[in-house]
Amino acid sequence: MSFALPSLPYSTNALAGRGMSQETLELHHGKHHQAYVTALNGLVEKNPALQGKSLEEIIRLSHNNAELTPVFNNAGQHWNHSRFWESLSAQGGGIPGSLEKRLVADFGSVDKFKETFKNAAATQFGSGWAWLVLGNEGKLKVIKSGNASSPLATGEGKVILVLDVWEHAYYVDFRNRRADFIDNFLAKVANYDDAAEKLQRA
Ligand code: MN3
Repeated sequence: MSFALPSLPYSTNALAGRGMSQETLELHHGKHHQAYVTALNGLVEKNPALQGKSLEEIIRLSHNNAELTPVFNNAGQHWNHSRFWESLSAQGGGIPGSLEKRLVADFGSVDKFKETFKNAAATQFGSGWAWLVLGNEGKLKVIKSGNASSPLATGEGKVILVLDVWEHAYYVDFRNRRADFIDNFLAKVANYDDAAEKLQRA
């Protein structure tokens, strides 16, 4: 059984009026994400020890394993992007009451959460990700990760919301202005309804 590119839960032009163009989604999902899936399948095909394992198992066993770095990178990017598509919405930006309550409890205010998330996303040097997670101690927190790493790989908590800050995520629409891309995500694109559901399930 091989891994497959998940369909986007919206059309590629659904976010065009909210700062994420059809060109970005076609490239990001159809080319970048697809390339990680294709590469991962090729690596698994050549490695019997990985066959029959779930994506999550492959990520955990290849993490910090020098011989399996290409496996980790492609498996991690497949998983991270799958979570990222879930974190976007054509009705994004509105925070449901249940999530707002938790953000206020754990960050002090919604603005403070956004400031913390923006700071993590902006200061991730080079390629990586910013995450809102439910930490193992039961509180919401923001973390960042480089390249293909994730809270799943490091065991830092359950993913609630994620933003891709690799340049390919924003260069078409925002050129080099990563800060504007982050602001736009938090205000107009972030799927806080999905985040609230993930938090409820976590
Ligand atoms: Mn990406």
